Amino acid sequence: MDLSDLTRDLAALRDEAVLSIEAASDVAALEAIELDVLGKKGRLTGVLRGIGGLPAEDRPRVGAVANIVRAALEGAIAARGGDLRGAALDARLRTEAIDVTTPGRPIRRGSLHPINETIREIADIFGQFGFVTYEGPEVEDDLTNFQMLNIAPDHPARDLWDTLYVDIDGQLLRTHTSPGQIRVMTSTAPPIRALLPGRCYRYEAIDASHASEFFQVEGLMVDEGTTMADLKGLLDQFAKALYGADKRTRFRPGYYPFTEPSVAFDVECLVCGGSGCPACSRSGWMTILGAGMVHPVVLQYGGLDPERYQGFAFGMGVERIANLRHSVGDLRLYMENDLRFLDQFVAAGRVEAAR
Ligand code: 2NM
Repeated sequence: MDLSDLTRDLAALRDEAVLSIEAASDVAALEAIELDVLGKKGRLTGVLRGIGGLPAEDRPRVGAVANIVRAALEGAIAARGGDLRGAALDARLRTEAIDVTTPGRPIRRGSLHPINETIREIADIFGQFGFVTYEGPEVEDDLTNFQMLNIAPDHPARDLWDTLYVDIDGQLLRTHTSPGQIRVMTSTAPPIRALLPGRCYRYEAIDASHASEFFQVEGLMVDEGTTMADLKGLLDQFAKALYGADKRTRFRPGYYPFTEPSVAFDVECLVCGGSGCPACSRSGWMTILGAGMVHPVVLQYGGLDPERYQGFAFGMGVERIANLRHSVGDLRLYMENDLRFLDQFVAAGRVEAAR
């Protein structure tokens, strides 16, 4: 081993190392090459071990060549490393790029259930007449749901309300929201103007027009000197607010155990305007609610003196009111909460806002 052998080995090492540095495919491979060639136990050190066998005057010259080779390889590694890191950054920027001009995905907005929407609309109208909304419990007792409403245990009218009973303490699921009106009477001093929306239950064979749960809105007004004329004026105004100021209305005799007299309240057919069509069974009228003057006995049960106070009450089925507007054929759709049904009630303006 002489000076020229060592110099040649160094040159060969440099040429081979430069080729592999330039071929390194990523930063990790480059670092492995750097360790293999320039590391403490690397190949450059290995070649320089031969320096011990040289005459003393040749050693500095080999050292100088080795330093040049080391510097050349360090330069090549730095250059290749820069290239690789630049390419990696480019690739990342390309895959992680965000196109801020891409339109956003539409936000899915909820909407009021048609039943709630209808209840709110009714409550808004009566709210303008000074009615305050109350809610009673859905589990009631026989006394409040029936007896205080003038429906004795053996009263034939009990057949009108097929009742679902709860197996505890003779409790039942309210068959109407009227027990809530009793609770308002016993807890509130007149003048009373109360509106009671809520879910009610009946034992029914279920089909498109019978549900075992449904919603009612009932109202109660009690004051000194309240008359049938107040009832008629208020309900006429209600119908005109709900369906249009031009709509004709009429009252017919009706029957409820808790009111006397009792009436059914009709509005002219919303489909044919009164000339008669399938929607109104050719009568020209649609019944939207029942009402009457609160029976004196019911006022008494409610803790009010019928000599001093008179009142009227009314009740309507919310599904029926919603149906007249939306023509929903099957009552069960209101309870199933199928989004394909509910989405049809998202107001057009709100769909636009979500787009
Ligand atoms: C109706 C029709 C007529 C009514 C009466 C009362 C009370 F508690 F005051 F006696 N609550 N609800 C009533 C009257 C309800 O629904 C068709």
